[in-house]
Amino acid sequence: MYWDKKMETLKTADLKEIQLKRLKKTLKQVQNVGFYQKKLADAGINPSSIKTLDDITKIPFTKKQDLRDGYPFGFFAVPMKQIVRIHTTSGTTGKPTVVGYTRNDLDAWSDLIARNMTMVGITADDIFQNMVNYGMFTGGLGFHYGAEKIGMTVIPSATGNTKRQLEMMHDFGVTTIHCTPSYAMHLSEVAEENHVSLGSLKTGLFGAEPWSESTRKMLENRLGITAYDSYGLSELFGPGVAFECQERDGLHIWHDCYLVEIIDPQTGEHVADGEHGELVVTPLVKEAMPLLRYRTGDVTMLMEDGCLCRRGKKIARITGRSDDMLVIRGINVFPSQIEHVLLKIPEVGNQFMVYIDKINHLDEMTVEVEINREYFSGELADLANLQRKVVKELRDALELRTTVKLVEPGSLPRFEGKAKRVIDRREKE
Ligand code: DLL
Repeated sequence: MYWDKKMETLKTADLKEIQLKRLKKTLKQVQNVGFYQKKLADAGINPSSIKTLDDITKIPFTKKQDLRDGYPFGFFAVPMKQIVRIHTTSGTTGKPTVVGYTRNDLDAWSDLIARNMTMVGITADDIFQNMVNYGMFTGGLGFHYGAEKIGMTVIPSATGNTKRQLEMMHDFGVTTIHCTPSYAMHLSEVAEENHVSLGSLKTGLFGAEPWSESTRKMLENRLGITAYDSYGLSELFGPGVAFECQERDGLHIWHDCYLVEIIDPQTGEHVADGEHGELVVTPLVKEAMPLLRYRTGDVTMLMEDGCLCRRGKKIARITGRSDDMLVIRGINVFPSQIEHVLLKIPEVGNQFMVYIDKINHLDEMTVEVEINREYFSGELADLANLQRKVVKELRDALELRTTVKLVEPGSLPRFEGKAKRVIDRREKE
C-alpha cells in the first residue's frame, strides 16, 4: 500500500543522496530570505560549506519567534505572484504565523497526505468526511486535496452541528473520518446518546493535538474504527509530516521531504535514539517558505526499532509541546499523561479540565473529571471512594498530589477543534 513506492522505500544510501541534494537546493532557496542571508552570513556559512548531511549542525536553529518577527511575509522566498495560498497558525499568543505555498508546494503537500492515507489502506473506494475547520487552519484544505488526489469521495463537512455530522456519516455510508481526537470523543458521545449506528465506518484519522493510547482504545471501541495518529504543523505545510502505519507503533516521518533531528531543548545538542527531546526539522521540498533547522517545540523521540513496511526511523507519538509542559512543584507533567491515567479508569467519562493555581506559594493542581452517568448517581455511585481512587491513580503515575473533583456527565466544555483542557492561573513571573 504505497502512494509513491520509490520514495517511500528508498535504500539508505539513495535516501541520503536525495536528502543532501535537496538540502543544498534549500540552502540556495533561503538566500532569497533576508533573515537567512543575515543569519547565515553572521554564522560564516555559505551553501558550499555544507558538504555532508552531518554539516547541518553548523547551521543555526530557526525559532517560532523568528517567524513571528517576520510577520506577515518576511519568510517568503518567492515573489508574491508565485504564492497561490496563505494559511496562518492560530496565534493564541500575539500575531499569528503566516505560511505561504506555491503551486508546487500544494502539489507536494497533497502527495504527502495521499501517501499517509494510502499507507493505512484507504483507497478511491472510500467515502471521507473531513470534520475540521476549513479556514486558515491547515487541517481542512490539507486533507481535502490529499483525499481528492487519491480519488476518494470527499465530504467537506467542516466543524459544527454534531447531529448533522452523524446524520451524514450514516446516510452517506462514510468509511473514513478526520478530526481532532477531542472532537471524535464528543462525536462518539452524541452518537451513543442518539443511538446513531455507524456501521459503514472503518477508519479514523486523528491529530492536531496530543492524545493518548487510552483515548485511542476508547474511540476505537465506541466508533467501531481503527484510529491512526496524524502529525504536522503549518510551518511544515500542515498535516502530513508524520503518520502511523497499520502497525500503529510510532509514526513514519517522510525522510525524503523532512530532515529530522531530536535535540535537548536546553543545550541544542542531539539526543540518542530512544531518548525524548525536541523535534527539529529542515523541510527539503518547500519552495515558498523554506526553513532551516526549525524548532517545532514538540517533544518526541526517534524510535530504535525499524518497521517492516517502510525504511527510516519512526518518531514516537508526540507527548506535547515543550512549552505545554507543566511544572508543578518541580515535577514535569504533560497534559497527555493526565489524560492517559484518567481514561484508563472505567468509571471516568471522557472529559476533564485541569486548573493550576498558586496557593500560599505552592503550586496546586485541580483536576475536574466527568463521571459516567451510572457511577455518578444511582446504585453504583460511590463518589467518595471513586474520588480517592482517581487521586491515587494520578499520584502513582505522576508522583504528584492533586485535588480531584468529580463532576456530572455533560458539564465540562466540549471542543470542535484543538482542546484547551489546561488553565494555568498562576501569575507569570
Ligand atoms: O495542527 C496541522 C494538523 C492538522 C496536524 C490536522 C494533524 C491533523 P498547527 O495548527 O500549526 O497545525 O499546529 C501544529 O499541533 O506543533 C503540535 O504541537 C500539535 N500537533 C499536531 N499534530 C499532533 C499530533 C496542525 N498528532 C501543532 N499529536 C504541532 C500531538 C500534535 N500534537
